[in-house]
Amino acid sequence: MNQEEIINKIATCVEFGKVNKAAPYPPAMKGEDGADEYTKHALEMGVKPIDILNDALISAMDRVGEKFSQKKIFVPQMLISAKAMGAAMEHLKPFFSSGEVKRKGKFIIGTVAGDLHDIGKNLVAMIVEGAGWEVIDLGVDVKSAKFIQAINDNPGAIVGLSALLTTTMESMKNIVADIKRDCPGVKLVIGGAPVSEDFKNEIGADAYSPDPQKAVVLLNSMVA
Ligand code: B1M
Repeated sequence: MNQEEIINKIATCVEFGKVNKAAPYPPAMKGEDGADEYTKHALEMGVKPIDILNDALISAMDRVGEKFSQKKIFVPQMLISAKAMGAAMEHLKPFFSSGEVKRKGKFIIGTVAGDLHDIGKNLVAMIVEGAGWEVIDLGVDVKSAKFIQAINDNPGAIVGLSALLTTTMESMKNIVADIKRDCPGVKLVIGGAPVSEDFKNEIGADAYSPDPQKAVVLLNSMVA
């Protein structure tokens, strides 16, 4: 199998939710390798982790999102695709999070209240950690009080908020207001598919990042 073929295999596994060889779903792929085995194999072949991430995993997830919008698939299928992506990401994690020993600072990250999407947030956490930051991951559905507690426990930390739903942009706005009120001076970076530079300005956050790489650039510039 060459690089293109194995990337396509991984993408197919994520798109159709084939987690690993033992997984019985989807029935048409029963007994075949899944995202778990193909990702491990691709890395052994020397395929770059960043190519697996962009060309297989993220592009497959985009197709999953399109099919969901077109009502061709439903929440359970999105969930199983997320599980397959998670199995692949377990193999990529060591490459992204093996940062320098000396930390540049602390970064608190969470997906905002009401929002359960964590794949993008986990990627940002992994890549920021790999770029030399200590990451405190608060998980999903994080309310203002939990962010504020973490800020108080980690003076000087920069905070990242992720939102994937248009409905939870409102929650992000409220959390930003609560943090700015209770912890003045703390720097807030926002990200996630529906948010933008304009939205950042509207809610008074300090920075917007469309992807993990830009988040690293922003964080580094904040401590330079
Ligand atoms: Co949901 N979902 N989902 N979902 N889901 C979306 C987001 C959606 C766009 C699908 C669609 O309709 N096309 C849609 C939102 C529509 C909208 O609001 N405009 C949607 C919906 C509607 C829903 C539900 C409401 C469905 C329902 O129940 N009827 C429901 C909501 C649940 C809730 O949160 N309360 C729901 C549920 C789910 C699952 C649980 C089944 C599952 C999530 C599993 C999980 O995360 N563990 C899921 C999934 C998998 C998706 C899609 C298909 C994939 C999301 C993903 O992981 N993408 C998604 C469609 C899509 O995005 N194409 C969809 C890959 C990931 C790497 O990208 O998260 O964008 P992303 O992260 C990027 C950037 O945004 C950025 O960097 C990342 C890497 O490039 N980034 C940051 C993210 N956070 C950042 C923070 C930063 C900086 C950059 O700094 C702090």
